[in-house]
Amino acid sequence: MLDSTPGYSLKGKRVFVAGHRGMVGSAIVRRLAGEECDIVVAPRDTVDLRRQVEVEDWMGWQRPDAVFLAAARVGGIYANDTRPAEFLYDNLMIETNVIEAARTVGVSKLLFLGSSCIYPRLAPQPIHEEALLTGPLEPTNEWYAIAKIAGIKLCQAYRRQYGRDFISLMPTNLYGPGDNFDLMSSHVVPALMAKAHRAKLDGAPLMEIWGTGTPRREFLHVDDLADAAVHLMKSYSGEQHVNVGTGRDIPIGDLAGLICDIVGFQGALKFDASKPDGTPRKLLDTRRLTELGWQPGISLIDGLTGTYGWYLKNIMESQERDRIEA
Ligand code: GFB
Repeated sequence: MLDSTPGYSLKGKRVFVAGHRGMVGSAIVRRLAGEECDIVVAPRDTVDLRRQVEVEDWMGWQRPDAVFLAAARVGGIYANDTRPAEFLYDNLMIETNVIEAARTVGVSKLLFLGSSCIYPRLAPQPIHEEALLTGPLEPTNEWYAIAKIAGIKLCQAYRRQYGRDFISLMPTNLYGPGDNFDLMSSHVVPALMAKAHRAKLDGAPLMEIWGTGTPRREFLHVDDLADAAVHLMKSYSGEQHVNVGTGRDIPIGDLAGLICDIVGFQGALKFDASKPDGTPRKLLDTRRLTELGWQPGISLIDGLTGTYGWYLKNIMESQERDRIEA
């Protein structure tokens, strides 16, 4: 059964976007511009969300009405696999501190953002919300997954014990403006864009793809995610977390081909099977979200083209400026 609270209006509210500098948080800030609310952000040099006292003091001073909890230690398969302590500790601390402070300062609504890696590695596809905790996790990102599962459970526990309207949303793999293009810590979309761009400039005969290229992933543009988050904040109130995706996935090898076409790299793809594939497939069942009245609006091809434009303007141009100034 779906609970909904039509009528949670953001108008005139103080809305704290935790993680406003990240890809997701900055997209939520952009989306909230049309909501006539007062957006509150926590500058990193003022408050470290991993420190309980700093979070309590800052939220006690700012007194937000609503919170989008988008702050997190995030990264792609390699970062998750090689920095397990950071992914577990940082995420547990951030979500615990913000959720508890939200309770003590009387936040009326909080939306927690998780990740589709919370589901079992071999969950039946498409993955329904009920698949949570029904099997073993994907080992490359179990640390991050455990932290995100704890976040869902915190929201549920705070609903039950304190009657707080804290909800959770589980996005599929995201991409878009503001993404991280560093090859060792990024997700696959920005990594392949940066690699294809470099290969094109160098006139390289091939570019390397990690793994076998056979795993399938579902990709959602971050502006769609931000729109879904605002929609759920305003219209959903329930203990069950809600999947957010497009309902379509593609093999990594095909994604690489698409990105090469957009970038204009015409060389070959070389698959490095010594690198991990991660989970074989991760496609979300989004029927619950559809029933709640939301659909994605940005096609993969448009989203990737726009993201490559953002990369050229914001990353390549600034690298060029740094090179000239140095
Ligand atoms: O996006 P990605 O790093 O994360 O990788 P996951 C997706 C797939 O792309 C994997 C392949 O099969 C990778 O092996 N891949 C191919 C590449 N070439 C590359 C490359 O150059 N860079 C990267 N990064 N991948 C993450 C989780 O899993 O998904 C997080 O680790 C989180 O916890 C996130 O849940 C959404 O989809 O495998």
